[in-house]
Amino acid sequence: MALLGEENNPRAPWFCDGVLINEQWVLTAAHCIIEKVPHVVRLGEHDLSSTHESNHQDYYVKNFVFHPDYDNRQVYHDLALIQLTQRVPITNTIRPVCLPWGRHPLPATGSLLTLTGWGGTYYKGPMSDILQEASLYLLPASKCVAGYSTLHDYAQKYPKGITSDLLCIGDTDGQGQDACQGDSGGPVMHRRNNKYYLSGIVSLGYGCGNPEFPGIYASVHHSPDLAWIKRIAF
Ligand code: 4AZ
Repeated sequence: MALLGEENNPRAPWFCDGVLINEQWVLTAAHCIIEKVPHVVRLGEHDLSSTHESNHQDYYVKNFVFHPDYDNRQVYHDLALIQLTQRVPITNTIRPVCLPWGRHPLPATGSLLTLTGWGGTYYKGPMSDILQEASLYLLPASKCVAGYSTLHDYAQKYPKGITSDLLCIGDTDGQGQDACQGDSGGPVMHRRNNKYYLSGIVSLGYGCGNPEFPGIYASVHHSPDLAWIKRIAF
């Protein structure tokens, strides 16, 4: 897990999450770094309010790259890569997520996914100091179409509909687990052979925890997007 921080904002520097994908690159959401410039990336954090509970390390940003097809008026390809100035030593608490290279398939609809983040624990709530984890399910795109197509800006923001480069992920047992503000840019993962594989990046939603509006994520299973990650960061 990564936290993205702004420069010259000592009280509340952390504005989005991200995920370490190798020794020098962090993947996040493009919309996170459209308005704010990422200056510092914190790795190995757990509780933001405590200095010594984890061995967190701050790294600085050398460069960032937006997905070439990202257009901030639309929801597609909400991905950006951040290059760190230094290589990150891999430890037990700071290590990259696995990417679904090759023929690693997208888990089936209904599969259990794991979301982590320091975002708000309720709509318009403050960011959480302690990293939270939620268990969610991959839903059919039609579930997101049913909700989001009722919003007045659907035709502008989703001119191609909910395409296969977006994942619709929510809670089916009605406990209202969801991503929320501040979770953007962070990972949703699936576990296979005791490893966590990245499935998607938290992108957007309508409110938080509303069963009619599951979260929408940028998929990293979409092969042109995965190819872009490989070209830039590997
Ligand atoms: C946000 O504002 C945000 N419920 C991200 C995800 C969701 C809602 C809001 C999904 O960053």
